[in-house]
Amino acid sequence: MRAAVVSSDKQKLVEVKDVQLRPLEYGEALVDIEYCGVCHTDLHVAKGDFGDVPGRILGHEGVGIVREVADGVTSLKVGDRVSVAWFFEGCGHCEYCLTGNETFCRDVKNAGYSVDGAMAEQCIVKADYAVKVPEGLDPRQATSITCAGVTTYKAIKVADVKPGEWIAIYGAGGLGNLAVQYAKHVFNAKVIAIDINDDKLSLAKEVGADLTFNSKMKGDPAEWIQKEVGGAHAAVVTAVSKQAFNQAVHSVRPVSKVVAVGLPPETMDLEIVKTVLDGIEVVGSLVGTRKDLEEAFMFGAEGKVVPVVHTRRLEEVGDVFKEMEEGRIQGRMVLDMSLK
Ligand code: 8ID
Ligand code: ZN
Repeated sequence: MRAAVVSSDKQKLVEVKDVQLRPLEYGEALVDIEYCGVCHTDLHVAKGDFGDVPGRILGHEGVGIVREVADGVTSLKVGDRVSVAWFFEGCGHCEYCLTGNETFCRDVKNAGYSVDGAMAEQCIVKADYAVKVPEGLDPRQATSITCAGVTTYKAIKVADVKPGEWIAIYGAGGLGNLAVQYAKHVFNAKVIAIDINDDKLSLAKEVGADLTFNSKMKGDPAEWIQKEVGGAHAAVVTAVSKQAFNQAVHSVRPVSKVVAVGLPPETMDLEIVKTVLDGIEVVGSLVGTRKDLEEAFMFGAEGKVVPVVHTRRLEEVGDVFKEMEEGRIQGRMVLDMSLK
């Protein structure tokens, strides 16, 4: 089958190759992948930002149809439409798995990083961990919810923003435009989107942002947010830049949360006096649990959140990475396995 794998050549990043999958084991299912979104995390993985994984099949925004189930599978049947997410499998019995924090399991498996992912014609999943895609949700749009959607939905839960309060969303890319939609249409918050690119901000406005700010053109967003609304009640940072993390801390009002989601391989400067005197909490948030994904899908199926997607061929994954790096993508690029 065709699959996009991490290249051992650092210049190339990714290559599409013919790969053979192993036979199914107990509790697993084989999925014919229909579509897989391209997340910025795939680019980090291909670059080796989290360690080198040459030969790994990328992809954790996968959606497809179950073709075959092995012994021991009771949660899925042939023909079901399922997702392949970054949270691929937990151990199921550690303190994190048992307390609703399964994405932090120390023995976690991540699709497209520590196990083969969904940028391929087929993918093997652990049946109990593959969340079903609900009827009525377009499978192309479902790919975006599988990572970008559930991650931002969960991050806003963690941010603890209340209806009518202001939330600042840093970065209006693949994750950010969905963060705007969940914040506005599910959590009923008022939304400020901050980016360095006007096209991304126009999309943010279209999908529900109340205010937008271009921090490349207009300077410090924190100062502006403090003046405009008296500081945000929470911030979610999806930007791939430490500058945005630093600005986020200064854009919130006292006793609020800054939720770190973006993964630039850098260190942020956390000003101690500001953090202490204003009682700011800076907290990381990592994708979402299976239950979070089920909820995030439901809001997609209800039409409250509508991912903006464009389909491409699997062979174009390298071009998509370039476009992503250059900030030229609106919403998400989704690889369509049926396009040859
Ligand atoms: O579970 C998680 N925490 C999780 C899940 C999924 C993705 C984390 N991520 C991480 C990715 O690995 C990546 O580091 O979130 C980050 C954003 O992923 P994405 O939304 O898929 O990337 P994108 O589509 O390229 O969007 C990035 C946006 O950031 C803006 C860009 O213009 C773009 O719109 N941006 C940048 I780069 N610098 C900025 C800055 N200084 C900025 N926006 C505001 N200020
Ligand atoms: Zn992702």
